[in-house]
Amino acid sequence: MKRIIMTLTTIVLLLVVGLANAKDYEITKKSGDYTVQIKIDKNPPVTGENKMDIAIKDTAGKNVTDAAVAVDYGMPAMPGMGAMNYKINADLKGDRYLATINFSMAGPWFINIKITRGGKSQSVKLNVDVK
Ligand SMILES: [Cu+2]
Repeated sequence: MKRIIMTLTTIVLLLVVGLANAKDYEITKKSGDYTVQIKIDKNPPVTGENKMDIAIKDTAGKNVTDAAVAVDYGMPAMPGMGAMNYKINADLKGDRYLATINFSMAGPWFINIKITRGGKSQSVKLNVDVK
């Protein structure tokens, strides 16, 4: 009986850990008047394509849908590799901005999300460890 309980506990624990790992990468950051929620469909992000989903809210909690959103991402120079920099635009779909990021190698990458609205720009920076 005790062994069955132990086995069941182990299975439940493994399931919980598995579900936690399956969750999207998600982070919320403040930038000026905006609250920016960033999701990546892989956690941790992986080499190759990763879908990024950005939601921007104003101080009233309303979704901002009239901004131009660009995503700069790259990796500083390392031995045997020059600095890498990429820039893509995130396109509005519904009330979220979507972009596909292509990480060309594993390791530490920076991501800089630039939000331009009404002639003013603000940035949100984050760092990810790509597997
Ligand atoms: Cu590198």
